[in-house]
Amino acid sequence: MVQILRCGRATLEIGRRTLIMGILNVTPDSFSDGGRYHTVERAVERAREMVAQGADLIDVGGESTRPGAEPVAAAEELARVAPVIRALAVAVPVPISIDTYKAEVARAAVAAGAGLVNDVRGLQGVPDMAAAVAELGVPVVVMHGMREHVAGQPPNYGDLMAEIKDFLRRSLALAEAAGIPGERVIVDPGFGFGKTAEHNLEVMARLGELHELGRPILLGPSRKSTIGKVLDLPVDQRVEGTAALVALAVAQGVDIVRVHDVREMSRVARMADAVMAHARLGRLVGGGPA
Ligand code: HH2
Repeated sequence: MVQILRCGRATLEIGRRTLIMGILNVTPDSFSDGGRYHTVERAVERAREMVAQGADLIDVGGESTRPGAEPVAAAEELARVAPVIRALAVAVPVPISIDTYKAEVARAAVAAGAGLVNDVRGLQGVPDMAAAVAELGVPVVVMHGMREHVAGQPPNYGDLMAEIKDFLRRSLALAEAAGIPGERVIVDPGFGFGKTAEHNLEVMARLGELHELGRPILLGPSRKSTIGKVLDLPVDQRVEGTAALVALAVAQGVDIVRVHDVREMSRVARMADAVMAHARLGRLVGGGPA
């Protein structure tokens, strides 16, 4: 089923093919691209390049979520993202999302031209986030984030996917209670957040279970440390590992992938989409070859 999602001045067509969310971190300290796009000019140049390479939306972030990153005050986060979003709103035709869990940053970012909120705390980080998103009238990504666990200890789960789905169901309930229409909510299992490498591999193997939630699915595996662990490679050599995860995500019906390497991953996704078009047709005609 194809769904048109209005994101402010632009739209996203979900379900026709896998969409590519290009990452634009305007932070000094993100784990793989920190410090590279911190002037408005460089950020706009990179966003234009990503759109030319196949990005369907651009995710702007002003606070790194990497473990051990310094928390950033809302005013500082806004000072980083607002000028970039204002410039992008006229420079690129695709929707811009704001990667934040803070309501005041979401509000100001949407006022500056963002059309979607990407909340790594799944509307469960601060009490007024769901109300802010409802009032702004934009779609929201709710991600399964960090569980309370003792610092320095690996997180432990009973049934990992059951706990991720429970968390996301709570996010969906908060969205509904605040008046956010269900069709505006996208779910994300939070690859790399509060999870060991083993957990992330299990998430990858069981992504299909997220369809039970009945919402579009986003996944952000790009260049993350699980790839580094499996392949024993540094962050600048994880493009093939990311490609494997993107292909597996497409095969399990993920709708949007959040990536740094837009040119490569849009090719990977298009190729995997081409196969999946036949798989779907195959199922429609009773499982035989299309
Ligand atoms: N991952 C990161 C940040 N935001 N948002 C969603 N919805 N899903 C993700 O998996 C996700 C996310 C972390 O990656 P990155 O932005 O590259 O690094 P940093 O947090 O250090 O800026």
